[in-house]
Amino acid sequence: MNKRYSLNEYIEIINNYLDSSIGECTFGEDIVHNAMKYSLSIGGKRIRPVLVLEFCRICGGNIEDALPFAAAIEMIHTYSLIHDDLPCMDDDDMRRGMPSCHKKYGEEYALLAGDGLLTRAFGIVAESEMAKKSPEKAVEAIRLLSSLAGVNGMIGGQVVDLRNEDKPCGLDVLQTMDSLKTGALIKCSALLGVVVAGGTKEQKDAAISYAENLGHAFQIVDDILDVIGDEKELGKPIGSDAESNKSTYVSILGIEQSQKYADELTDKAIASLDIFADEADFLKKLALSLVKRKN
Ligand code: GRG
Repeated sequence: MNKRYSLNEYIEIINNYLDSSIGECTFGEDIVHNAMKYSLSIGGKRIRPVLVLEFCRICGGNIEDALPFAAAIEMIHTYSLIHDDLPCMDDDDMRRGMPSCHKKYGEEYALLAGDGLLTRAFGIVAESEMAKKSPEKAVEAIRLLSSLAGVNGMIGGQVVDLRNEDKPCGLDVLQTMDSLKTGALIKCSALLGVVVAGGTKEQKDAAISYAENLGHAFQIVDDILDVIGDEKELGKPIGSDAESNKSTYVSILGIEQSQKYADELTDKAIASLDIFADEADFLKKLALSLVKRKN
């Protein structure tokens, strides 16, 4: 099996790759390039690109081949955060412990930086070595990115969120919203790794089950942290869900039941990976660390 990597090694590889992925401005006005680089470089846990690389590795692929796809998903994630922070959305001043993109560069350039990251994500995939040697894999990756980040994926989740602002909703609506808003990109990440590696149907099904359960647990923990998290560790203010009267797992189930639910989903995610035997150790530990995370 392929060489194993630690979380810190993966993060370093991803950060180095992202640093060189935006390219330079060719027409003399580099404010949007700078805003894109700023938002990509101010931190973030890099969960999604790590999932791409590790699923590729455990399905027998080469992580070098998966890097452009890992960068693409992190760019799409970062664009969603920039747009989500805008005054017309959540109007958040802080992101990843730093001023949000529009606070630093202004609303119009933050909007364009998000658009730039979304567009560049597809460019990176098109320019990848994989697009030359196995174009069908690159096309499948583009299909996944487009559908899972699109109006029936992550953007759809934001629509459900906006439509339910300032009014209570039930667990069913919350689950639909979260499976789209948070879960879709997490599922996309795992699937991109499987696609690049040319994984089997059994590996793909395991990746989907892991990612769906992990994504669900991840959002529940996000809701818990918005109530009991530490603002310094989170890099943003807490209490925003309650302030906007948003229904969350915590408002519906309470902290204790929410934590229990997240733990159960994490156990399910871990059990999905049994077919990979001890090659899945990293992903199992990652799931456990995410349910206990502080940011
Ligand atoms: C397209 C405008 C637009 C929005 C899409 C994804 C999204 C909807 C909004 C982002 C805000 C949000 C709270 C999304 C839920 C998913 C989530 C928990 C995001 C934070 O992800 P982390 O914790 O962030 O991986 P870092 O900063 O570590 O990368």
